[in-house]
Amino acid sequence: MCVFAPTTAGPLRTAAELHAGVAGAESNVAVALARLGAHAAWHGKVGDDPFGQRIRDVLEAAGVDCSGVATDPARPTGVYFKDPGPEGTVVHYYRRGSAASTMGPGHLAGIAPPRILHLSGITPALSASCAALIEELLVDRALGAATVSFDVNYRPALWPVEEAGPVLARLAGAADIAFVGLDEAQTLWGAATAEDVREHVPDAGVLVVKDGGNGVTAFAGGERRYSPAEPVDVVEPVGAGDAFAAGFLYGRLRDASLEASMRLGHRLAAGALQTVGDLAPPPAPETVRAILEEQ
Ligand code: KDG
Repeated sequence: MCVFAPTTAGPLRTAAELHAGVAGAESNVAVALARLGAHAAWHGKVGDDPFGQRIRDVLEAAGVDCSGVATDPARPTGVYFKDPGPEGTVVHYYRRGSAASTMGPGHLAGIAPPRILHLSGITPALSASCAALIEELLVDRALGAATVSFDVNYRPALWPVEEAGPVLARLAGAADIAFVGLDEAQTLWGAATAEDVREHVPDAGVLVVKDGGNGVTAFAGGERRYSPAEPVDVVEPVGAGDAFAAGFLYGRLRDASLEASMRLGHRLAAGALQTVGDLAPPPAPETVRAILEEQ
């Protein structure tokens, strides 16, 4: 999507100027991975309009392979607006009937199986065909990816908790790596602790439960590992979860331990938390190496 947000403090209703950017959970992960030096491709669907062109331009400039991006000449690219307020930022989506909402089974047909396929719980909320696509890729493993990663990413503006709760628990349970925030697990499943989340998602190969500034707990088989977050002054939280996922996945691509992968996730999340946009510059390669090699 393209995203628009007021350039100055205050609500959308009275804002005179908006900052335009590119956002989206999966494309954020792809950009962060590409900036770390991994080969990352994004397979979205955009309209034949300036927003779609902008998304391609921004992702390609970041080094993301967009050769698999589809264009729908008959439908618009999704956009959304951020409305900052005293209770936090409210999001207004304009994505119903968007090009992306027409993705469906077969959308990724013919691509070479990647080492990691990363999906999110936003996609099944977009349309019935998008839900069927996620089913095909995550549950039926149509692509033959070595590892399928899934970020729960519950977005209340897209679907009610009664509908999303069971669907997202089942999809997370089908993943090799599942990411979920403790706050969203509480909303979706009434989970109060990381252990409660594990009970709701017992089958995920690796379950990563993120608890904001308190840190992250990862469960893998019988193992349980906790990693404290880096203390930071938060400027804007949107995008931090995607940055964490990218750091964690990069660690796994480099065969790093759960702890080292979480440490790199925290480092990338810290960058995103200190940035107004969704994306922050990556840590230096020697920092990445040191984080992954630390015992
Ligand atoms: O994780 C950040 C995303 O929420 C944001 O970029 C927009 O993908 C988005 C969505 O659907 O909410």
